Amino acid sequence: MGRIDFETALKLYDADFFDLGDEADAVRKQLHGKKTYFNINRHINPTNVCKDVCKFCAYSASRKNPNQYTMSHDEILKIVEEIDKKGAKEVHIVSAHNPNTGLEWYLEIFKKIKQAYPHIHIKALTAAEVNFLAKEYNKSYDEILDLMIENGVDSMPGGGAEIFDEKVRNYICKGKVSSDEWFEIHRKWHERGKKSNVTMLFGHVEKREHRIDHMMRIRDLQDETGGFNCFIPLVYQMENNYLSVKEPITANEILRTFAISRLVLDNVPNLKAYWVTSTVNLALVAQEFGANDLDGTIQKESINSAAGAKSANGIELEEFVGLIKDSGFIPVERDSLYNELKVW
Ligand code: V47
Repeated sequence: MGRIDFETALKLYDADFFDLGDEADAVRKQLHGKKTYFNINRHINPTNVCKDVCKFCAYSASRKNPNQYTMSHDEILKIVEEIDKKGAKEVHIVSAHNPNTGLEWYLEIFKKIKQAYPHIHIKALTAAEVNFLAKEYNKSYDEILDLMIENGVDSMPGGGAEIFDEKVRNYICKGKVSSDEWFEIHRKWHERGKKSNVTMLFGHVEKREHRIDHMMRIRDLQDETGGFNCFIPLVYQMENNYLSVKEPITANEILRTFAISRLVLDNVPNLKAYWVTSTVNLALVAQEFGANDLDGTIQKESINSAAGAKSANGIELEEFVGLIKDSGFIPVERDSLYNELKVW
C-alpha cells in the first residue's frame, strides 16, 4: 500500500469498521507482532497555576479549579525517592505555565533528580511550557532547549499539541503556543538528537478533517527529523471546564481514529492508547485497531483526572500486565526510548 493522502484518509472514516481495524492491525503486526509496550512510570504535575486559559483544561487553577498548588523541589524529590523504590524507570513531569516561580524552579529540579537518580529517565516540559518559559524569561527556544539538556531532561512529552488547525486551536486554546511554534520547538529538539512524542486532543469541537490535517502535519516533520517515538490520541474529557460539547465521542469513532492514525502515520513507530483518557477497557480493544503501547502504570495523574478521567491513582502493575495478557497480547516492559526490558 502506498502513502495515504488527505482525501483517502478522510474516506477511511466511512470504511467498514472491522476492515479498517484489520488494516491497522496488519500494520501493527508487521511492526510489533503481538507485543504491547508499557513502562513503569510516574506522572508528576508540580504546579497548576497557569497564565494560559485553555477552554478544555480542568486542571489549571486559573479556570474552574479553586485549589492552587505549587510543589517545592523537596516535595518533588520525595516523590521520586518513593517511586524509585517501587522500580519506576521514568518520571513524566508536566506543569501549568506559572509566572510566579522563576525559571530556575522549572529547570533545577531536573538537575536535582538526575544527580540523585541518574538511572531514571526524565521526560519533561511540553512545547507549550518551552514556549511559555522562552517568552516569560526572554530567552530563545534554543536557549531553553539547551538548558533542559544541561539540567538532565532526556526526552520531551507530546503535550500541548491539541489540534493544529489554527481556527479550532484559536477557539479552544487561544494565546497558547501556536502550531508552527509547537513544530519549531520539536524540530529543534530533534536536531539535538533527542526524541519526543506527539499528542492530539480529539472528541470535542474538531471535525474529522482536522484530525487528518493534524496527522499529516506530524508526518511531514517526521519525514524530516524522524524524532517522534510515539503518537498519542487523547480522548477529550468533558467535566469541570469551559469547552462545552453536546455529545461525547463514540467508542466507534475513537477506534476508527486510532486505526486511521496507524495507517496515516507510516513513519511513526508507536501508537499509544493512553488508557487514562480512553478508559482501560477501550485501550485494550485499541490494541486490535493499531495501538501497540499502553503508556504505563502512572501511579498518580492530575491533568486528565481533573476533567473526569478515572486515573487519579494509576493502576497496579500486576493488574495491568494481567489485563494485557488476558486480551491476547504480550506485555513488554520498555524503557522510555522503547528498548525492551522485560517480557512479562
Ligand atoms: O496537552 C488537558 C491534555 C495533555 C484535557 O508524551 C486533556 O507520553 C483530555 O500530553 N481531556 C497533557 N485531555 C497530557 C499529555 C500526555 C499524556 C500521556 C503521555 C504523554 C507522552 C503525554 O492533556 C495536554 C492536553 O492536550 N488535556 N485537558 C481534557 N479535558
